[in-house]
Amino acid sequence: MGLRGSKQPEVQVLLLGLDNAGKSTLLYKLKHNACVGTVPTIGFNVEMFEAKKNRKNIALTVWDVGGQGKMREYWKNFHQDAAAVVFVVDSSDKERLEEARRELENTLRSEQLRGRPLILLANKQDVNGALTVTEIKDLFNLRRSCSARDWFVQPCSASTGVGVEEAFKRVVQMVKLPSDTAAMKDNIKETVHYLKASARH
Ligand code: G3D
Ligand code: MG
Repeated sequence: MGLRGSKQPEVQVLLLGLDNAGKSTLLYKLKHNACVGTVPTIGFNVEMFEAKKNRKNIALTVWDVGGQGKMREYWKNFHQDAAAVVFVVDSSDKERLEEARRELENTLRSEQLRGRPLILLANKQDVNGALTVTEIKDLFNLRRSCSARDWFVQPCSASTGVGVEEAFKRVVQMVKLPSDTAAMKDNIKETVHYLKASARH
């Protein structure tokens, strides 16, 4: 996956979550301020954003894959190139929080997403009685399921826009550029090489 025609480093961000969590609303809200191009697609929405990371211009392609049950089996097709996962939760829908937690846990089990940062958006904070970030953190037990990745929980309201820019900035900050990933792989290779060499002596 990927959108052609862009020279700056391009990273793919997966926007996941149950249906009705607010993914499309969020993407639309973001697009108002920063969208540089759109690609109409069937089954999912995709938008491209420009951002600055480490004083470099980067292009962020955000994939909003449908959250309905039958679409969820396709999520894994998007895992391979994803540099970060943004998981949107409807903090006001207490009945479906457990379902959301299970879906997130399933997603994080993907081998292809190993080590990729997770930004969990506690959306619909404008709704009376919505769970707070602390409650969501406790319920999702991210300390346990995300021990091997960077993660962050951001409260927001895709409707009012509160917290949306912060969420985007957080994604840009946490996402790893392709060169970072290559450097990371080199580091891992070097470490393995070193450990093997040490074990021989
Ligand atoms: P999805 O793309 O994750 O399936 P949508 O979800 O973006 O289509 O949003 C589902 C419904 O939730 C929409 O309402 C949308 O307006 C609402 N919604 C999204 N984000 C928020 C939020 O932060 N606060 C509130 N109060 N509502 C939100 P409708 O009524 O159009 O179905
Ligand atoms: Mg949608």
